[in-house]
Amino acid sequence: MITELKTLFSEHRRTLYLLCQQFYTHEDSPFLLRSDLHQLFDLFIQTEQGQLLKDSAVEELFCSLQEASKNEPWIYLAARSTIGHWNYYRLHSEEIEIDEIDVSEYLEFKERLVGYEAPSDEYLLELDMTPFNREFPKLQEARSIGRGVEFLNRHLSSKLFVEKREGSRKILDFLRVHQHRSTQLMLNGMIEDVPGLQAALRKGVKFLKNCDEDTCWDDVAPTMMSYGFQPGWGRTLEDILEMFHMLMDILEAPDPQNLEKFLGRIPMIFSIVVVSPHGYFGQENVLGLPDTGGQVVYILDQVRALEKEMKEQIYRQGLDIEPSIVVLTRLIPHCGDTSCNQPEEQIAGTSNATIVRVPFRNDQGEVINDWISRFKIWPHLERFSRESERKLLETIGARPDLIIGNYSDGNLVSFLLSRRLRVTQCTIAHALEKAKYLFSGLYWKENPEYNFQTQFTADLVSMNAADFIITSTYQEIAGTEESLGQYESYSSFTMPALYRVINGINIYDPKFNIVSPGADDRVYFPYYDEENRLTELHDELHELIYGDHMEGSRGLLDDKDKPLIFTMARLDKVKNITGLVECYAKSERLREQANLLVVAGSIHVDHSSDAEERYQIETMHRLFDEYQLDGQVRWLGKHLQKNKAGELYRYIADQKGVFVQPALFEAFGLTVIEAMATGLPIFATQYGGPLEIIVDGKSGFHIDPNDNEEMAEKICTFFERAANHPQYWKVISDACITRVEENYTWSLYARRLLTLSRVYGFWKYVSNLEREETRRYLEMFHGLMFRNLASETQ
Ligand code: UDP
Ligand code: LCN
Repeated sequence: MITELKTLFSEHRRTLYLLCQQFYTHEDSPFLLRSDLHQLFDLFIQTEQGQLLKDSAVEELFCSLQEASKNEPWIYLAARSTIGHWNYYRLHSEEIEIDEIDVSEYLEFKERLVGYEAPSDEYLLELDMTPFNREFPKLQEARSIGRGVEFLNRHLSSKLFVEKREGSRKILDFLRVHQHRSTQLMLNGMIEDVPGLQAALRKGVKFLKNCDEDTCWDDVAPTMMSYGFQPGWGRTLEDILEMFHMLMDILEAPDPQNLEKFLGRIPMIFSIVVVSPHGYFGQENVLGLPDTGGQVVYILDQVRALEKEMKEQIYRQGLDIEPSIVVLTRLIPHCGDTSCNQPEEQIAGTSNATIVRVPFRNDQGEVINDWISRFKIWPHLERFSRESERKLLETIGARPDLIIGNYSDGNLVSFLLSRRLRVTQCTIAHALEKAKYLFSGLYWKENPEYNFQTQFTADLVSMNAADFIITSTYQEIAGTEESLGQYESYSSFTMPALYRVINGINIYDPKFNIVSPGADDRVYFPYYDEENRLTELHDELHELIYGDHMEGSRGLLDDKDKPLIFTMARLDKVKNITGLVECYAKSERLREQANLLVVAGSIHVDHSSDAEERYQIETMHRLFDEYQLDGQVRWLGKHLQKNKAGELYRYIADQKGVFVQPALFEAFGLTVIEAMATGLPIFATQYGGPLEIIVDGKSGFHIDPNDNEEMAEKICTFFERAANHPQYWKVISDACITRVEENYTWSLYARRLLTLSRVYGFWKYVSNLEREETRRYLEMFHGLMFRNLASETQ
């Protein structure tokens, strides 16, 4: 590409001179974003001079540009030719020359533009994970991203096949290591080598084939143990035989599917720790509090699903072991009417899952009483992880088999814990803050209250240390053809005067796996499922929507016959609820067709301690006043308990309403799948998870939260079509329900997550997935960089 570009630059000097000049018409910022660059080129290509560049390498280059930085006469370009592949160029707008440069030079230029010029004798740290991954298998195709475990299975089983003797030996060793407490599982000392294992399997099969169909492990245990087998192969005759056959096939010739299935049945996971320190983590009255949102819902549902799945699997394996799960969070003594000051709390709907809360302490060792924002939590995590470790070992009675971190702080703690306990580490981000704020790395110094430098450092450490990473969507990893993914944004960036990231994460790494969450089907089920409906709530819901003396609400709907546009979210800036209200306020047509129901935040500014939320509350009141919305918009400034929320979605579906999720960016969006599961036609942001959740025009609609007119137009068109063709509402509604049932359920999630942990555990054991070198390097980065930053938290 660069050769072609160089030729064009020398052949069309005048044209390219004019093109370069276009960059300087953007006066206000030294940086141009993708949309600016596309607009700039689109205009230019329409000119007579511009025509010369049609279908040329320059056009191709401009199509792939993500960002440009300029300081006359220099223009620096960052191009993303396909997902995850970046090239950097430098243009001299006087000499009309182009050169390809490396990422380090590109970042250095950006640093200078924001006023940081590294003195030539000063050393600036560069973080580059490339050398560690050189030997490591990587995906090749963008479409395979997020299916790491399939790839690993294929890649590594073919390796096992090539080194057949060695491979079989490793499988044998692996089968020997399984224990629960002091009970040996799978194999005992009778089997000494691979031929011995094969012989035992043959003997086992022969014996079992002569048994009655309803024979179970206990009946044959003495014989099996005398052949060398321990419990764990299965409860029923059929399952034990199937496991034996699978292993015989694998030892003969490993194939990926068989191997995944076989590993999926091995008893390896009896206890799990889930870490989520920052928010108010509880089961009642916590949602809607600052820093506490979907993550809590996700974890509670996840834990229930995991326990259920673990129980079923352990039973099927023929074992009588009660699995345990601990959700580790922070104990907050001053916690209002929540239970976050209780050291332990059993999780409802489970038999052995507990929330364990450990307090933060100050330097004097005294317990810290108040909630601390997730942006300021950093200095407390190390001590928290040490104190938690003791508590966890006490609660579980042994080392856990898997540690799952949530969000930047939880992932850092899980890195520290897994490192010390030598346990498989799984990372879940939910929402990486980096992508939410434009140039958050570049301007880290200008935004001290966010402490981005500390958060991004924690992210880099934990995502690289993780054995595997779970994401809810593809985009979370790799974005789309047009926009970069949240994880991808960690591949290279700079924090001027602190350090430069040359290669922070590789999105083609097989550690990435998409495992989407679900909606709790006991709560979010279709509106037509009359038998399970909570009809006793209907009077109360009616009051909430239409009642005239409802404390904590604003607006009283004049026309009760109109359908409702419903929205519900935390009152954060990024949720853009005020944007939706403004869109509604400005559209006469929409106001004519439907009422708007908003469940968000509080209507009283003085009830909120969060600056962003206070601003949103004020904006909301201003919109009500300015556009006289009181007769058409109902704002409930309260948090709805989840069964009530579930029935409310259905109540609105009964009246042929819709749900709108207008966020400026949404990492996944649980409300989106909840609304869909109940059958509410959905309109949700095209930025983030909903782009994948919804098939536009079929199971809902994508909206652009930055374009009020288009958003109003889409919703109006829907209501008009639904009014003219009564079946239309139902067609979309049915498609929403099916989409969730087929793709977003917690049982699919739990099965997948447990399989992943086993498969990664296996490969870690038999191959060099341990990444010891990376781990040591990250420990140093943590020790020398993170700890200092954490201690300087503002
Ligand atoms: N939620 C709720 N009642 C409310 C507001 C929110 O139960 O009054 C729940 C909502 O049903 C969803 C979660 O809080 O399960 C919000 O998750 P989402 O992923 O939509 O957004 P987040 O808050 O995590 O950014
Ligand atoms: C956090 C978010 O911001 C949401 O997009 C997710 O749905 C939620 O966590 C659960 O993962």
